[in-house]
Amino acid sequence: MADIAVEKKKIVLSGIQPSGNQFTLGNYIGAIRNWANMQDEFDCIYMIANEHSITVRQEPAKLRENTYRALASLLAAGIDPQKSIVFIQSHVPAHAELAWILNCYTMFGELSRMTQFKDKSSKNADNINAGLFTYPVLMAADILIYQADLVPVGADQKQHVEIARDIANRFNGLYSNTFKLPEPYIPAIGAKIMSLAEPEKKMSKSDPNVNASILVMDKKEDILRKFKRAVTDSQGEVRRGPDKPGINNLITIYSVATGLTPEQVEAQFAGKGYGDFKAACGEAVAEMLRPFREQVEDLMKNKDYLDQVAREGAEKAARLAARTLSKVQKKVGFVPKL
Ligand code: ATP
Ligand code: LTN
Repeated sequence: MADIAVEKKKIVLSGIQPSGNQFTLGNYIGAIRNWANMQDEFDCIYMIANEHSITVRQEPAKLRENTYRALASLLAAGIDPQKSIVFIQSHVPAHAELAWILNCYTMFGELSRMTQFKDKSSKNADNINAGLFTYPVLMAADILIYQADLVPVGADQKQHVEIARDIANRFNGLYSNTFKLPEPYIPAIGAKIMSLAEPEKKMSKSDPNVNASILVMDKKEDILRKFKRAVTDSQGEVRRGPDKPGINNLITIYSVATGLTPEQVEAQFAGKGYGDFKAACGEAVAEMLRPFREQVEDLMKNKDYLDQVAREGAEKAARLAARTLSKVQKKVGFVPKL
């Protein structure tokens, strides 16, 4: 007999902060481009994590504008609000409510071990606020409230997905099965795009050095200039190697932008110098980002449309979130409001 059971798609959830006025090539390659590619195979939920952004001081008007730009960027990267749920974190208050509860099931010691906390608190020594410390708990709530199976993120966020699993496991152990245990989903290539200026460091939105990061809205001439200045080594051979972080990074970027494998990139540039290779990287990245940039510019002229996408996304997300939250409230012993 034919098997008529419809297989349920796995649930994917991810988020990106609207801090910094635009995304980097690292965010694009390591995160949002993959999110778009997952939409047919999975039930996807994507969120602008504006509540996470205020763990570092933000200028209110800029945060508002950056939130719209982040939303426009997800759409321009190919995320389709008819296929996936796209919303702004603060529009679904259930995340913050669940985060409070989960705070009470998360240990001070485990949060103290988070590398991002150590890193961000050393960079913001005058503002080591409690939100920065409990940031992974809100992120756990974002994930667990949708019973997500997979969380597509760059390599730097793996530790945060692991703590979400630990918190879920602890809660499930105390109160019976409540949360699905999520898995990080890290791209095979491009999970950690490095800074062009200091290729031992991750490319990051908050890097003050303008030559370190390609920004997704950069003009072609800026992209070409930044690649031209990219730090490499003195070996002069376009080939990957353990002591060649700059070239390794450029090979990864060029592979992603052209669809070639790293081996094919090495073959293409055999016998050629770094100058030619850097120019080709600049051209390929500018070409990859051009349609994206044009679409973000168009969408930013239509805030009413962005508001509508956000509103509809939040309504769908809130319905799903409410189910898990009420289950959790019941399990911990909160009196239901009748
Ligand atoms: P910040 O510099 O403010 O910490 P960020 O550039 O690291 O910001 P996030 O908002 O923390 O950006 O990250 C959004 C997503 O992009 C995450 O999934 C993260 O793993 C991914 N990501 C960030 N930087 C890179 C990078 N250099 N390479 C690959 N993925 C990245
Ligand atoms: N912490 C993430 C952004 C983020 C996120 C999430 C990612 C907030 N909530 C839930 C995945 C799942 C970051 O800084 N990249």
